[in-house]
Amino acid sequence: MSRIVLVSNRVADLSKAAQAGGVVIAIADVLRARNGLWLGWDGKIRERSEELRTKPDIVETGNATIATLPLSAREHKEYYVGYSNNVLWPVFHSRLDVAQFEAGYYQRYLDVNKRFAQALCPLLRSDDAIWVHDYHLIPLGMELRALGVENPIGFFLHIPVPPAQTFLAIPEHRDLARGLAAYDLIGLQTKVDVGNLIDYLQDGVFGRILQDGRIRAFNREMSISSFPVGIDMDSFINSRPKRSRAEPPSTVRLIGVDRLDYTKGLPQKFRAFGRFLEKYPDYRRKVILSQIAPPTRESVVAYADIRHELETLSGTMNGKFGELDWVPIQYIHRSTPRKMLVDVFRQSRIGFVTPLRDGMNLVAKEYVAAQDPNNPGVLILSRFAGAAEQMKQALIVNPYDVEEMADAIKVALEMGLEERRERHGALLAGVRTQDAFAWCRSFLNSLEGVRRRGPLATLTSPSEAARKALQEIELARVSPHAGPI
Ligand code: GDG
Repeated sequence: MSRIVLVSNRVADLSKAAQAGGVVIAIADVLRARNGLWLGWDGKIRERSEELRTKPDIVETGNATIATLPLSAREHKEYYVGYSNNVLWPVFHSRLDVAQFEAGYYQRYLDVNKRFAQALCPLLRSDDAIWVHDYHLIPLGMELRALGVENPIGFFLHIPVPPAQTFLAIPEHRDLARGLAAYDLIGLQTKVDVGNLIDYLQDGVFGRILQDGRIRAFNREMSISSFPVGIDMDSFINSRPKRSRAEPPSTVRLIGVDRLDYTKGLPQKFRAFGRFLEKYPDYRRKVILSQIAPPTRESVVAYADIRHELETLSGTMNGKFGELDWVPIQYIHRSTPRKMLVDVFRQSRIGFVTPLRDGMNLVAKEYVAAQDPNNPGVLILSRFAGAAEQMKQALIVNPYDVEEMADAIKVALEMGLEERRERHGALLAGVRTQDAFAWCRSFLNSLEGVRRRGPLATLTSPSEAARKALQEIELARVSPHAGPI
């Protein structure tokens, strides 16, 4: 089996993978099992230009090697904050209104990708499989190819792909597409994302679907497929303190856990809860919404705006509906220790997960994993979270429709035990089987398949491959997460 080489913007501390949660555990596992190498930014910002080096710091941990590089202050401002988080993050989440297209950002983005490629190149072996992660590093494959690297290179995008017309708004969209075409395999979270990317490549840069289902653009062929990210259920459940004896809360709780990000639909969620209290006054004093929203990317202006909006909204709601002995919205703008999340989820009658757009959303999966199967809570889930493509037994809502969300809260609160168990059983089976390890395995198997130069493993004949890819995309389009309410 070949060695795995991972590249991402940041690297995680492998000894603390269990606390980090999410996909890091699966990645740590595969790195250890395959004597892997992981390269990324060390999180430090250096002022002096001598720090713009291409020789990384190397640390061996167990069977894996971690290689890190610092960023200069200018790179941090223009590559990380500027292009990655002020252009790609908003546009890929279909928020052109908050994108800031500044001259110079793209060049710095490219420079950092080039420097990462130069740092990685001397560390590579001829049989390595290279796996690049996320929107910060789209051009990395192209930069590696320019240095003569011929190994199979895969790319996984953790965030959504916008519709073609939105993608086209990025001034450098052609350069990004050229960067994508350097990969052998592009992994996306959902079939809808696959459809959007193929549409864009056809409309925007004259890409062609080949008979074997691959896409040809810029004289290269790439496979594009969905690999939905999952969680590691056991490590999440076991993060709960052994002696935890969480009592059921005296008030029925709705729980939200989201980084404070404008994509997560938090103002709409607060408004929906307010509308619920207005429309169904019998529930006042009986229900609370607890929203944990740790700070993130505070140097980006749009994040300060959303924080201000939420503080105002929660204050307004609590002022309007609150009583001396009951405050309807608990808004916590701090990170909560991971070990507390299992009990918080388990004690909450509703998991309220309503992003306006989300690549996947692991909180939806963690909420399901944490429930008591004998008396589970109900997941209310946005149709625009990637997770909705798999989690069809949740109550699927439109996060822009405050009225529908208010009604969904009532449906969830009044749902009988039998229906809750049925929905939860089906959701849990999916969370368990389509977990972080399955995600990692299936991406790497497909990447290995590329090495053998065959079409994607599950497909039998070239024409069938193309037909199947298109059919799946069409299906995902016409029945977008048909929700039960
Ligand atoms: C990106 C994509 C995709 C949150 N608050 C606290 C806390 N968390 C943990 C959650 C969960 C993780 O952070 C968040 O993961 P999500 O998937 O929900 O969202 P993003 O951070 O936006 O992640 C997303 C993901 O990448 C993976 O591909 O699903 O769509 O946007 O694990 O539990 N953990 C602790 N305290 C908190 O306050 N300990």
